[in-house]
This record gives sequence, structure tokens and C-alpha cells, in this order.
Amino acid sequence: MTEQLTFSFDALKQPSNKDCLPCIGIFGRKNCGKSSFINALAKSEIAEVAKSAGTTKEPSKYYTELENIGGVFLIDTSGIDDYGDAGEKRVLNSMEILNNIDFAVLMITGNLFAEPEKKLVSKFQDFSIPFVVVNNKSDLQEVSSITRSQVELAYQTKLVEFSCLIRSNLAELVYILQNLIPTSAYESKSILKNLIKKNDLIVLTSPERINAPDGQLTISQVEITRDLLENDCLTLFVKQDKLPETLEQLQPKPKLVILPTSTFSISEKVLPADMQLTTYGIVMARHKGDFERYIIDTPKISKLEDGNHILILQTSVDNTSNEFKEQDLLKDLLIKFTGKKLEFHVLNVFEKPFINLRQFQFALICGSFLLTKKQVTSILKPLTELNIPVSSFDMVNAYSHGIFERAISPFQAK
Ligand SMILES: Nc1nc2c(ncn2[C@@H]2O[C@H](COP(=O)(O)OP(=O)(O)OP(=O)(O)O)[C@@H](O)[C@H]2O)c(=O)[nH]1
Ligand SMILES: [Mg+2]
Repeated sequence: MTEQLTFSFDALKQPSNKDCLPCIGIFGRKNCGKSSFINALAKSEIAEVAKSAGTTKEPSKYYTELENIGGVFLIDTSGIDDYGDAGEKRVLNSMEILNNIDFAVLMITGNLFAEPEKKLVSKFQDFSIPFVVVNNKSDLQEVSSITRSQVELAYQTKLVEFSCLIRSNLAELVYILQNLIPTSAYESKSILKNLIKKNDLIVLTSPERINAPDGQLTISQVEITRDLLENDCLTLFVKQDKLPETLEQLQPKPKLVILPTSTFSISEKVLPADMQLTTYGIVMARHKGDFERYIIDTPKISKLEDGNHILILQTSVDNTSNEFKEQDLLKDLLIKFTGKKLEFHVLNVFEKPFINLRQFQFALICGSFLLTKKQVTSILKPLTELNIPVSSFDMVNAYSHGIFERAISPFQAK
């Protein structure tokens, strides 16, 4: 079964009933046979192929089924060697999909493995994306021993000979994909994965006064509600002051109640001790952040001392964003919670200026709800490699409000 889906980055981020399927990005220079490779895997002419270079102009997502793997999404891209204003924009568009793919195929031809390929591989490494290199058009030119050792030794990956024209070792290639696609690719991308199931009753609450602009819900509230509906959960939204009477009337009892951090402590006191509670911020930190690390590192804020340097990673360039409010709140929270004189440094992750990371005793990421988990993990990697504790605004917020343990408990193995 093969079908083309209209590509949209949002669609990739959104859970669907196909959200547990691997997403494979196909990269390489113009005309190296990326679209032909998709057709070879799908055994159907779904992607446009032409003799002239530059046929694929934007990422296109296709669904197909591969032997012994099952359903996968294949994402065709434009050439990584494109140039000029429009060409560079197309390259950037291709790079965007790194945020959402589980595995990559880098296609080369004519033993050409130079700057564009090396740059791309270093991006794969930044995003921790496993990959394989395919030497296409091997009916015209086979891979040389120099290229093979350049690729296989330097990157500890496989270089596979292939020809989209002849397709003789297609089964072998699919077998290689089957072995190299990480198991995480088959995990659900749902926000509340492993926590909810069909027909579970989940209660969402808002503060008495809805504080998002123009009476809107916050992005986290909207995304979590959509996730619950996608998973066929019974979803009830109530204002915080209506929570006790609502819960009294509800039968069966809800599986989980999600509260804003600001009202958690008030509600916690009136709700039964065995009721599973968490906050929107913690749900999103688990979905979009390095949650396991945050759980270990967040309590380390108690050990901060006078003169310690705290790095605040800013992830938005939008001046109207809540992120700046978050930063001020965070500074106040940390100073009040620790009672120490702390030095704060704010760094915009998109500017990447030279900065000596070793000077920091703690780092926090703010406003990362617009990023993907892969992006956040890649941003935090240089810090975690230096064993600098990292956390997010929401986790620190919960910790300094004294609600951390209870709010993370629904996500911890019983
Ligand atoms: N001889 C030979 N030709 C191939 C092979 N694979 C693809 N081609 C041809 O190479 C040309 C480009 O193929 P495409 O699949 O459009 O290449 P692409 O990488 O998608 O190209 P762009 O979208 O322009 O970046 C077409 O004429 C294909 O028929 C192969 O294995 N051997
Ligand atoms: Mg193409």
C-alpha cells in the first residue's frame, strides 16, 4: 500500500494513528537519485524523477510498507549542494526535517564524499540520527576502496552499493535498514505516551482567571487536549475552583488530573492523596525535553552556592514572547529558593556566540515548547557532556514550589 501525503512540518509533529512509524529522511546532492530511491523502496513511481538536476524543490513525505519492517514514512528532499538565495533556502528546508526523522539515508554517486556530505553527517551527529550511506548509480560507477574507508572508518557506518536502475540488492538494503533503524523510531510520539489508554478519563484544569491572551488556551493546553482526543480519552476541562465538586460527581475517578503549576498546591490540598496529579509544564518537559536528566538534575538547585553561575538558554527571538517573563520569574524563583547570590547569563541558542561553558554550575532552558525533543537534546548536549546539571523552566518552577515529587510521580515506573 502506497500513498502520498501532503508534507507539512506540523503534520510531522502531530500525532496520528501512524505516529509509531519510523520516519526516514533521504538526503544527497541534486540528481543523485533520491527520488528514484524512494520509488525503488516503494516499488511504485510515487516521487517525481527527472534527468535534470533540481527536480525535488521541497521536502515531500510518502508512506510505504517495507518487507519485515512494515509501514514507514520516507521523506524526499532537495539537493544538499543547492546554491543561490533560493537554493540555500531549499537546503535549510531540507535540514528542518532533521528535527523529526528517526533515521537518515545519505546518497552519494561517483565517489563524491566532500564538504556537503561531511557537513550533513555532522548535523546527523548533532541530532543523534543514525544513518547509512548509499552509493547509488553503481551500474555506472562502483564505490572505490578509498571512498569506502573514508566513510566507513571515519563514521562507523555502512556504505552500501545500490542502483535504483537495476535494484538487484533491494532486499539486502531493506534488511540493512531493518537492522539500523533504532527501536525508538517505533515508539509512540504521543505527548502522554505510556500513561494513557483509550477511554481513560483525564481532567484538565485552568486557573480561575484564564491568563492566556484574548481568552485563548495556552499552547500546552491545546496540544495536550488534542493528544488526549487523538488517543480516544475522555477529556474534561474545568476551572480550578470547580475541581473538588467535579471530582465528587465523577465516576469512575480520573486517571490523571493536569493542573497549572500556579494552582497545583491549592488543588493538591483538597484532592485525595492517591489521585495522580501533574502539571502542563511537566507533561511538556517530558515530551519536549531531556526529562530523565531533568529529574536527576533539578534537585541540584538546592546545592547552589553564593557566586555560582547559572546559564539561561533562551530559545526564542520573539520580543513579545512569554520567554522573557519566564526568565525574570526564573531568576526570582532561584534567588528566593536558594537564598544565594547567583550570577545569571542569558544565551540565545540561535546566536551560538563563543562562551566558556565550564564556568556554569547549572543550566536551564526556557520557552522550549516550540522546539522538538531532538532540538532540545542537541542544544543541551555540550552541557551534559561537561556534567553540568541541566533542567527546564517548568521543572525548576515545580521544584521551587515544592510540588516536584508529586507532579513527576505519574511518570515514574511503579
Ligand atoms: N544509471 C542510473 N541512473 C539513475 C539511477 N538512479 C537514478 N538515476 C537517474 O538519475 C536522474 C536523477 O534521478 P532523481 O531520482 O530525480 O534524482 P534526485 O536526487 O531526486 O534529483 P533532484 O530531485 O533533482 O535533487 C534520473 O534521470 C534517474 O533516472 C541509477 O541507479 N542508475
Ligand atoms: Mg528528487
